[in-house]
Amino acid sequence: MGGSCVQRRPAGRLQVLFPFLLPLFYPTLCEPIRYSIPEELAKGSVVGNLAKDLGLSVLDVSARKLRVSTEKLLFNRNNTVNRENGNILVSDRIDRESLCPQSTLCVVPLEIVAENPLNVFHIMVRIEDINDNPPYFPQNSIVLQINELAILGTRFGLESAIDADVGPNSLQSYQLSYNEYFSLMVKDKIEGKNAPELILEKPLDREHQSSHFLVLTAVDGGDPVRSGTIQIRIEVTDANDNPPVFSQDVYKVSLPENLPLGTSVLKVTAIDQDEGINAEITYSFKTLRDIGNVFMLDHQNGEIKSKGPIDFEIRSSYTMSIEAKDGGGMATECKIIIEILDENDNAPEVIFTSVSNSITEDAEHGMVIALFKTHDKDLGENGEVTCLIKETVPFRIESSANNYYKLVTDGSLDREKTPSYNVTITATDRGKPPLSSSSSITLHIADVNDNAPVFEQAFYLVHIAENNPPGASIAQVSASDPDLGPNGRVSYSIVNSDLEPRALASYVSVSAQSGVVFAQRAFDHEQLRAFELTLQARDQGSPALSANVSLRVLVGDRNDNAPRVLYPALGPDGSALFDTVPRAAQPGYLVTKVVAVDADSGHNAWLSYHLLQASEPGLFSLGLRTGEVRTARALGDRDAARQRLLVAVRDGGQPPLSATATLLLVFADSLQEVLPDVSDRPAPSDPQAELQFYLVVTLALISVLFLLAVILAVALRLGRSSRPAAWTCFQPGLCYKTGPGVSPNYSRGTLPYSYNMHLKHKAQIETNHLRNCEETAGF
Ligand SMILES: *[C@@H]1O[C@H](CO)[C@@H](O)[C@H](O)[C@H]1NC(C)=O
Ligand SMILES: *[C@@H]1O[C@H](CO)[C@@H](O)[C@H](O)[C@H]1NC(C)=O
Ligand SMILES: CC(=O)N[C@H]1CO[C@H](CO)[C@@H](O)[C@@H]1O
Repeated sequence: MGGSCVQRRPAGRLQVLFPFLLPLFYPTLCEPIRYSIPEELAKGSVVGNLAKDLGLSVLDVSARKLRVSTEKLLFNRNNTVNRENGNILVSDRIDRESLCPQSTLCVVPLEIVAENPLNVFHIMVRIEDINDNPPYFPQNSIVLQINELAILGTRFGLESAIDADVGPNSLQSYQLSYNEYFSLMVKDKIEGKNAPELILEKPLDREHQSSHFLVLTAVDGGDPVRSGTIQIRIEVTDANDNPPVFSQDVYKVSLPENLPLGTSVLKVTAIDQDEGINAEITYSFKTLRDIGNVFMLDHQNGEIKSKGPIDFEIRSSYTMSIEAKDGGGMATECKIIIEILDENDNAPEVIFTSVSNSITEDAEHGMVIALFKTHDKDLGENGEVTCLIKETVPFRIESSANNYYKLVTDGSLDREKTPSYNVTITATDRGKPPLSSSSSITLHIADVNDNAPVFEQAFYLVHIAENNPPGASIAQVSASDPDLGPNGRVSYSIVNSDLEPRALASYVSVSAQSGVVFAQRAFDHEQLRAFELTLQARDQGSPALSANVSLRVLVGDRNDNAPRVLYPALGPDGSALFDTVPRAAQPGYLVTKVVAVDADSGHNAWLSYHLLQASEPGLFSLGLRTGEVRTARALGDRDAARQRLLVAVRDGGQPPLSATATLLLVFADSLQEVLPDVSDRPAPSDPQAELQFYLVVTLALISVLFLLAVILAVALRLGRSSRPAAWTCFQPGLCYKTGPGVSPNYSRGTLPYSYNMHLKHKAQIETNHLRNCEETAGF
């Protein structure tokens, strides 16, 4: 190897020249022979013709046994040099990248050994790069996380691609797939590499697009161009850049009042486009005043529920704000309007504003008694009220304006029938179902003196016995008056009577308070048989009302009068007169008649005659009722001419009263015959004769007087014919018994005693006496 003088010269321009110059200058130049081949030549490819380059002939080649001394795989000793033509052949795969991984110039030195003479030739085989390696990225894909709030222009470095080739075949440029957010920038070489970078060109919005896919392509400069790609996924990380958003700005809902507690009213929803905690929303009332005790809010899900009583009458709508806040603190408000719908939950009320305090029973129709109003808190039909009175009372309701009503009379009032009324006014609204309520007032009817006193009996009749004690109460009248107070307080008085007005007070009086009628004196049946009073009951109203009633008092008889014998009368000297009886009188001959009267009436005046003593018992008989003395048998010879009878007259009273009479009877055929007898008597005849004379004169006088009296009576009677019958009893003289008095039947009476005597005048008695004497004695 000592003879070799290979000098290094720059390759390139000489490269092409070498094969032609080499044989010429070979011995002197001593320059290595340079060949240049691309890598990856197929085995057996000719690198160069050594024989030609060395100036050797074909014969020399085989003679000099050219061979490669270095044991390189690429050019191994056996195959590298073709012994016949001196071609250097590729004996193995040539990979530039593995031969000279780092350098761009790749030269493989070969030493060719030639024998005969032994010589060494230096050959430099330059391996040219071919674009057999694409650029590639160490990873197929990468993920980049970029916050959405990253500012524009921010750079994000990427890993460089690698290309094993060199020169133009090496990595030349990057290309980024199209997108509007990022652009690509390649930084100048750092450590021999181009560093690609992403530059943010447009603001990111995770909510709009949460990730981006980019493809970065690395391209080399070979021909054909080769490239490698990497997929870049950009994940946009969230920033709390979105406030929560309600589904509605204003929520409006209508609720019926009186919702049960806990009823769901409304649910608000807000959405936050952020994610994670930035999207975690809590709800809260913005204003709690007036709302906190009516509604409650679920902070998590936004549901509003009723919490307290919801009363339309208290509040008809609620307006509130609700805030939704995300975890990052961004908040939004919405407005909520809750309208409360009225339900018929309030009964109407009846309120009396004024009530008349005096309602008189004579109130006229339509008089206003009370004013009242109705009130219903509900609205609309629920608050429309009608009023009515359920009872049947003489009142009705008149509507006045504005829920005001008048209660007026509608019928006649009568305190005596109904002193007070409970008027219940029922107010009903028109809700569905309707509600109602009632209110009552008690109306007291004031009294008016509209009732006159009324006597318990239409007519009072009392019987009292005569001879009553003065001051005795004889009757009581009573009148009632249903009016009240003074209007019903009754006092009694006597307003009229058939007694003589001046004497009235001495007869009777009435107690004003009690109505008891008192006798003021003892009554005498024989004088006053009956009388009638008009009593008045008068109340103390103004004006006063009164009523009259008549009270008839019948004075009953008592046996207080003994019979009086009228005949035979005693003579003026007290001697008895006599009656004559014809001697030849047959049995049954009416001798005389005992005449007696009794001032009493009825049984008390019913007389009976009894023979007490007789000189000759059995000679005369006495009629028990008639008083007639008759002969019972004919006069016998032995009978005395003068007979004396003692007769008792008894009335029918209990106990009976009686009187006696002595009858002197003389049997004679003429008066002359009698007279001697009479003269026997101690009484002188003269007085007797005088008496006879006086009797005749008196009789004539009395008869005239009597006639005059009768004429007068008839005249008076005719004049007063309209007067009540009872009045007749009070006139002097005879009168017919009237009224309901007892009237015994005197069919067999001694005297046809249908007459009553009023023994007021002595003369009258005398007259009767004489008249009866006439009748009985036959004068
Ligand atoms: C009115 O009502 C009162 C009390 O409720 C009762 O005592 C009275 O008897 C009633 N009056 C009438 C007339 O119904
Ligand atoms: C009652 O009687 C008196 C006297 O006779 C009379 O003035 C008055 O009018 C009568 N009253 C009645 C209510 O009849
Ligand atoms: C590598 C190779 O094949 N070498 C052979 C070359 O030729 C000699 C003799 O002909 C062989 O002995 C080697 O093995």
